Amino acid sequence: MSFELPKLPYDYQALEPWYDAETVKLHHDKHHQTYTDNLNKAVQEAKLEGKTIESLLTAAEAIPDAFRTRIINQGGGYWNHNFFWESMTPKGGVFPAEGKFAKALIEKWKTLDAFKEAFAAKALAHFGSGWAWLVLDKNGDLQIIDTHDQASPLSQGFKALLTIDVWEHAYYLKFKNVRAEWIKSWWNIVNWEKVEARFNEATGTR
Ligand code: MN3
Repeated sequence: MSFELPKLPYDYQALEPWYDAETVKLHHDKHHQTYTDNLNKAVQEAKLEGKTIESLLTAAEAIPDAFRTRIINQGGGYWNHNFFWESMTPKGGVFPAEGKFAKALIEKWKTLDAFKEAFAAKALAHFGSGWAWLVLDKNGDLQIIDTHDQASPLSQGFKALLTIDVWEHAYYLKFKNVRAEWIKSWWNIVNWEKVEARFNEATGTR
């Protein structure tokens, strides 16, 4: 048993003009594939085949010392990107008008624009490579966090709801060094339906 690179839930060019086909292809077929291959190699050497990616990331203490950092880094890269692709859709950007998720978000940030501003500020201020996330913490409260390199919120006890990749490889071809433009563009392809479904699953909402 080994981990497989998941197929994209849309075509390479489907997120245009907000996310360019060249970057999506390179990001998925090369970067994400490399994390997948390196994770499989490390898991095989550590004789941990058969474990789910979630169990590896949430119970790192069970990984032998000699392999822990490698598996956490490559496994985070594998899982974070799976989650990232599913956080976007060509028909994105439509925030739910009602429901428990929308209510919880507005309760915390007052307006969608205020949330977006806070999320974008976290993504923009992140120093170096990493990710910005909307998560549920252990108390079930919504939080905006960032993680460094390929660290995953799973390992920190959070339930992830939404993420943006702010490594330069995620946006450099089209947006050059201007991360703010990538974030601004990305809002148009956010899969809010998926975010809401993740919230409902994490909170047991039907
Ligand atoms: Mn990436």
